[in-house]
Amino acid sequence: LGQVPMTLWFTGLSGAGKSTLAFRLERLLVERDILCVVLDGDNLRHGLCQDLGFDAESRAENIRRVAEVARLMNDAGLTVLAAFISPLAADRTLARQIVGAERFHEVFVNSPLHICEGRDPKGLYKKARRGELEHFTGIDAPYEPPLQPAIRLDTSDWSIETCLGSLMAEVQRYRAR
Ligand code: GGZ
Repeated sequence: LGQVPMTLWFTGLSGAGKSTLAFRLERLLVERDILCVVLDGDNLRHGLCQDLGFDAESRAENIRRVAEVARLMNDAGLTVLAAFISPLAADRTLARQIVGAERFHEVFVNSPLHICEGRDPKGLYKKARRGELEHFTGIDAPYEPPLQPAIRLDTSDWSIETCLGSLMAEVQRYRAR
C-alpha cells in the first residue's frame, strides 16, 4: 500500500484530549497499514527536549525541534501525529513551514478551560492555581486558538468516535487528493 505521509498537528490546552485522540487515531491508521508515529510531550520532553521548560522561548524551541523531527519522519514515509499544546500561532506557523504546508494539517482540539481544569488528570492545574507551577497554559500563560484549522474537534461536546471520524475523513481526503 502506498504511503502518503502527512503530519496531523494537534494543538489545544492541557487536558483537552490531544494525546488521547492521537493514540486512538494511531490504532485506526495502523489497522489500515498506514505507518505512523505519535509524538507528544511525554515522549519528547523526556528526551530530545529535556533541556526545555515552559517559558515562551523554550516552547518555541520545543515546537521547532518537534517540527524538524516530523519533517524527517514524513520524508521517511511515516504519518506523524504530533500532540503539543503549541499555544502560540507564530510557533505553529513556523512548524507548518518546516514540515511543509501541504502535508501539515492543523487539528484544533477545542475544550473550554473549565472543562480541562475539571479533568486535571495530573493535578497540574491545581498546582498552577496554587502558584507552584509557572507559565501554565490557560492560567498564567496564553493560548492562541487557531483561526483556520484544517479540523476543529469540540471534545467537550463530541464523543471520541465522532472526533475520530472527522480525523479519518481528513486523512482520507488528503490521500485521495
Ligand atoms: C503547560 C505543562 C506545564 C506548563 C508541565 N504549561 O497535560 P500534560 O501535562 O500531560 O501535557 C502538558 C505538557 C505540555 O508540553 P508541550 O510540549 O505540549 O507544551 S508546548 O507545546 O507548549 O511546548 C502538561 C505538562 O507538559 N506541563 N508544565 N507550565 N503544560
